[in-house]
Amino acid sequence: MIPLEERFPRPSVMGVVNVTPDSFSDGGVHLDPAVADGAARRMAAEGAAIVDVGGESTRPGSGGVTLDEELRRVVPVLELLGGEVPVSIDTAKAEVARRALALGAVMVNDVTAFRAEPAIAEVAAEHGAYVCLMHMQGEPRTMQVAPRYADVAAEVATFLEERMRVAVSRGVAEERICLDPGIGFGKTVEHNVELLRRLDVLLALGRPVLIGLSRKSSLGKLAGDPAATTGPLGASIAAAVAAYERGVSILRVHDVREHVEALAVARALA
Ligand code: HH2
Repeated sequence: MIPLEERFPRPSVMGVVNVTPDSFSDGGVHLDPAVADGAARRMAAEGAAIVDVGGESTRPGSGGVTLDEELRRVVPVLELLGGEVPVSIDTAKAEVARRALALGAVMVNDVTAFRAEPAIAEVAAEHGAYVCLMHMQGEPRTMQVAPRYADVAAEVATFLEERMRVAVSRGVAEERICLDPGIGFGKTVEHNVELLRRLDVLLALGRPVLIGLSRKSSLGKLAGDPAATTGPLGASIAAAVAAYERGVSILRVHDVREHVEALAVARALA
């Protein structure tokens, strides 16, 4: 069994392929399975170590999709990919994870950290899948209404430590797990910045950290537009490089080539 840190050495890039009509930055772009398949293959060719395929948007305000709809979106894409590109399945549903892993996916990325459907842990364990456990305060529908923390870094770390214990108790090998602070999931701009400043608190848990900063509205706001709903490419790259320099292992990004190039330079200069 190859530990996650060996399979995805720092820095690794995870490309994002949202097979949804409503994702916050690429909704509708990859709804056609052939287009999604092409995008995933292009991302792998551009240097993505893994491609995260998702059939449910978790943007603020999102109400979720049914199991049937989520399967209808992602299964044809995974069939077309045929296990030829390393795939992470972005889902909180055990059945979606099960189908994806049977079709060759190697990672389960659950933004609820196995809280929505705890049985997803056994599915991941049975397949020996890599696992990403992410922090979220609240649920997508309401999470940005009034996020509140006494100490955001400490609370996120405590949550992830507990979820990692649960995953391990359900059979997931610890060396297969990475942890994600969940940028923008029940967090203000200030909370997101604080999490990046204090990444050491998360790294102290001893597992590789994955982070999704790409195109997020906090970056647009930090770059000077208070009404931003997405973040520009330059801001995404700056944030990814800063996160890498603070110890992040895997960067979840929409614009793979640009991030791979930037991170190669950051690594050479480190
Ligand atoms: N962010 C999004 C979705 N999944 N998974 C992890 N582990 N970390 C993240 O930060 C993360 C995630 C949101 O981005 P995106 O997939 O582009 O949008 P949407 O949820 O609207 O499909």
